[in-house]
Amino acid sequence: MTARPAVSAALTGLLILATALPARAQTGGPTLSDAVAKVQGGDFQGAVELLETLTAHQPENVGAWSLLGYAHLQLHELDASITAYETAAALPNPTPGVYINGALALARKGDLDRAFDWLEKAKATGRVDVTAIDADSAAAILRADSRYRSLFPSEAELADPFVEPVRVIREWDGEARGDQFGWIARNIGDVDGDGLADVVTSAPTHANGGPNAGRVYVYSSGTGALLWTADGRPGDQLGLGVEAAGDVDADGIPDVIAGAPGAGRAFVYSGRDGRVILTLEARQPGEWFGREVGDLGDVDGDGHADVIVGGPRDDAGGENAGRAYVFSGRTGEPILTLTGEGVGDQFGSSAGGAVSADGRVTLVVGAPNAGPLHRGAVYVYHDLSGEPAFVIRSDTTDAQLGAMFVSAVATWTGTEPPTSTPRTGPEAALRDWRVRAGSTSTRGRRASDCTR
Ligand SMILES: [Ca+2]
Ligand SMILES: [Ca+2]
Ligand SMILES: [Ca+2]
Repeated sequence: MTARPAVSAALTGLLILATALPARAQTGGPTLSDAVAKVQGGDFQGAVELLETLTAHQPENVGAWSLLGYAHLQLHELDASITAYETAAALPNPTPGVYINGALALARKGDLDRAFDWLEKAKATGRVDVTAIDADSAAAILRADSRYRSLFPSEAELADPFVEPVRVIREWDGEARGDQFGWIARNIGDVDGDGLADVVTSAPTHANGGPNAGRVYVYSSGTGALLWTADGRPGDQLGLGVEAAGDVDADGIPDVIAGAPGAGRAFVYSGRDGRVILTLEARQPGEWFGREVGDLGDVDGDGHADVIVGGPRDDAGGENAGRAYVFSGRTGEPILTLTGEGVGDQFGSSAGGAVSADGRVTLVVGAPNAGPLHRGAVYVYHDLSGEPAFVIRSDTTDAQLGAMFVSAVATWTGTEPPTSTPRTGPEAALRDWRVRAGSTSTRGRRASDCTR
């Protein structure tokens, strides 16, 4: 399974906020989520007013200071923006977005020395693609400076970016600067009938359909040809979540699922021609439904592959506790709704699963702010009861476990195929799948294989 790329600057106003809301709700006053909603609605002045109150009450809320810097930046209030970003940067664990957006404010102010210093800090985190600032209007100021070039990989690094010897069979390019083409890429199985597995990828900030509309692309790996595309509407960010769906309409050809969290929708497309098979809708406005989508296999045995969709900002279990929904591929109706344990958990930020050869189900859902230390947890379910079989909790060196990807990857021994002989007992059941989950840690990104 391919790990998702680091969050890039073009999405810092949207996605970093979506993935880093560690603040707990306080009774009474405004919350960070309220301010995020103002920003996403374009009401930057309203966001500033909320955030001034919030930061007065929570002076160590790094997310609130960061968002305040962003809102001031949008209002071209550079001094106030820089002050807010400086405050955020002085707190523990500032996100890379603090340095990147702070650098853009400093560049607009003409303080290029500090702007480049902050961009180097962002680059040094290893958690962000600093070069994505190239799409920002302030980059023109930075581009004229010789230091700008050092932020980018060298020609030699671009010519062969792989650690091990790799032969590139197909290579596809995005259509426009800032599209974030290749955000996710997945093997979807053979959709054009040539016997070779084909590829879906996405560009969630592609703008042909309007700002941040997003586009999904399916390519033939045999010929390299573009087979079909699907477009979002303005603000949809279609393709922020995208995954092979399995054969949802049971026509013998694998299908594709893509989320449009800005619209609160997810779509299942026919792998054959890109026709929409199912439109799945958020149960609650603003839950960021479709931020994550996943394939499961046929969990209810009706011959149609089923799917899972995350809504990490759902409030049913508390503000931003999050939810994940298993949908029937046959009817598009929810088979199962899973709810995060506590306020801010963002359960449903990642989700996936599998069905074993003998029909037993594994569901895996990530909640990157769950747990007493808010370092994240991954919930593993072995049936459709809604009760987790076990929970993998982050240790103290880890952060945001389950933020970016989870999957049920293989039999736990790695040598034995999923059993065809039904076994009984929870231990036997749990040992049939290994679970993989991504997180960040003090030493960079981490992928964990877990079994029990
Ligand atoms: Ca093919
Ligand atoms: Ca199909
Ligand atoms: Ca089914």
